Amino acid sequence: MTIQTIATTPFAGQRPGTSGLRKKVTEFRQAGYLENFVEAIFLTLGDCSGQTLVLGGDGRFFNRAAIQTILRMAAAHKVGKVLVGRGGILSTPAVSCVIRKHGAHGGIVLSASHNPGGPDGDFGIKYNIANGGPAPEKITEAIHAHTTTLAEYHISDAGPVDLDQLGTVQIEGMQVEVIDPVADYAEMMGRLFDFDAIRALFARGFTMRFDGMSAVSGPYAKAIIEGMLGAPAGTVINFEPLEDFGGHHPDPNPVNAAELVALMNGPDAPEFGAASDGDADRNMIVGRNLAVSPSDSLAIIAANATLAPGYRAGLKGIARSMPTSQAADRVAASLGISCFETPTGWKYFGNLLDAGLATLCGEESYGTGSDHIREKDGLWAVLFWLNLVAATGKSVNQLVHEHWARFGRNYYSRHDYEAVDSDAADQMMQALRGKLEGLAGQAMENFRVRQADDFVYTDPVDGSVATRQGIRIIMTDGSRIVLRLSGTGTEGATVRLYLERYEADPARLDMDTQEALAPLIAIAEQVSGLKQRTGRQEPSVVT
Ligand code: VG1
Ligand code: CO
Repeated sequence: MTIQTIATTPFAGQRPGTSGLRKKVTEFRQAGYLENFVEAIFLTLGDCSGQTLVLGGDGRFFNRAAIQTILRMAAAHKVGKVLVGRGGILSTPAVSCVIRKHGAHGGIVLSASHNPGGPDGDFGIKYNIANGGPAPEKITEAIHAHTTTLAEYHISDAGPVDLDQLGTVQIEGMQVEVIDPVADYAEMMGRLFDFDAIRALFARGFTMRFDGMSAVSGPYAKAIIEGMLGAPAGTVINFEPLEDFGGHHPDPNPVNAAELVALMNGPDAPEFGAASDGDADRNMIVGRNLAVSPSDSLAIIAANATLAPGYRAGLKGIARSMPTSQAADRVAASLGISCFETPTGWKYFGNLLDAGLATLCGEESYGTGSDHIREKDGLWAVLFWLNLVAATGKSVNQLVHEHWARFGRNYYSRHDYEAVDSDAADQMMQALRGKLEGLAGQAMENFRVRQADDFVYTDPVDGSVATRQGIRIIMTDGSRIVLRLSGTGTEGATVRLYLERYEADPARLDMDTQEALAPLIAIAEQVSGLKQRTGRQEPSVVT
């Protein structure tokens, strides 16, 4: 074993909000950079002797090299055993599944999720705890603190492990078991959903296209959708994880998955379209001529959940992130269950799920999941929708329109202003905070402000408080404007503007979303001066 000295502070410049470290590959390749973070994890964990850890990533550039380094450092820290996915591959939901199934102490996920990959792209690393979910703040803060003070790291001198060979090898006293990355996850999906009904659907000629975007969902989707469910070969495209994602931007939304959306709007559209992101925890559901809004997807899954075998007993509660639309709240009210509103980021759902307060969770950013694991789960959501289609015989379009007819429609959009000047973004948020008190009661366009604040969350389970989680301007009719800064961007600052308006009139359920939201977009600009302060005429991405 070698003790190496280092002096790097990997978190420098990272905005708060990301679980773990997410930076440019060029930074990660600096001597001691990755090692600093990994050493900080082991210092935070303390004695790991005899413990099992899970390790894997989304296959992006630097994944394999990082895995070899982490294995040698784990051996030096006397970890008992590491379960690593073959080829270094494990999707984020699969890590969560494997940690729980094998009773592991925790796991290390290598991914920058939806951020671009390749030598000039991004890389990321985070620690997940024994419940399978992202480490809570007290652990991430301890890791962060160690990164700023540690001066050395411990690493074994052993050679590299063959990651492509299933089976167990030793590094010093530590076992390394290379596992099939798909098996445990696929078995779990088979228990949650009615695979017989979905198989029968495909046998009847049902057509689908799943776009893996050359990221990590591909092997899972291919094994399950084509392998276990019998969809014809070619249903899953771009299924091979590539180090640079083949130039795709695996952040599934109608902008980045434009090809899939064009196919679904064209004459040769299959009946069902879907895509996932870099680490397979996000999902996009597309019907013919209709990309389902993630907030609606959560609500529709919730309203129909008992059609899936794993959810037959009903839901304990629903949780959504604050910026996510209130469509799910209406479903929760009709089911007589609670709907929790948490800050952005999956880690806030962990306590609610562990305590049995919620069964389903969702975020507007194409993230949906349940208490089956402690991460959001892209393929799970796709399989849920397939289960709904198989059980009802209805199309995606019908399911969405019938939902709106029953509950009303929450028109919803997110406008992202990416890579804007950091100081300008901070100043805008600061100025807005100063104005909030004066906004309550004011009339603007056809709205009146009921409440304006910076969202504060108190965890109902452990009482921990998260402040400054996004500025909300809530109108008397429930319409909302939300503004927050991204924690996952790696260039400058990214401002996210979220807009929501409820419509119950059956004659007004098919408006253009941006038109329906135009008055709120105007108010947002008037109040924040977003365009003027950032020097941008238009958002970079509208979803
Ligand atoms: C974004 C999304 C958030 C999501 C996070 C991680 O964060 O808005 O909803 O939980 O990404 O998703 P931010 O701070 O940039 O808005 V992923 O797929 O990176 O695990
Ligand atoms: Co992701």
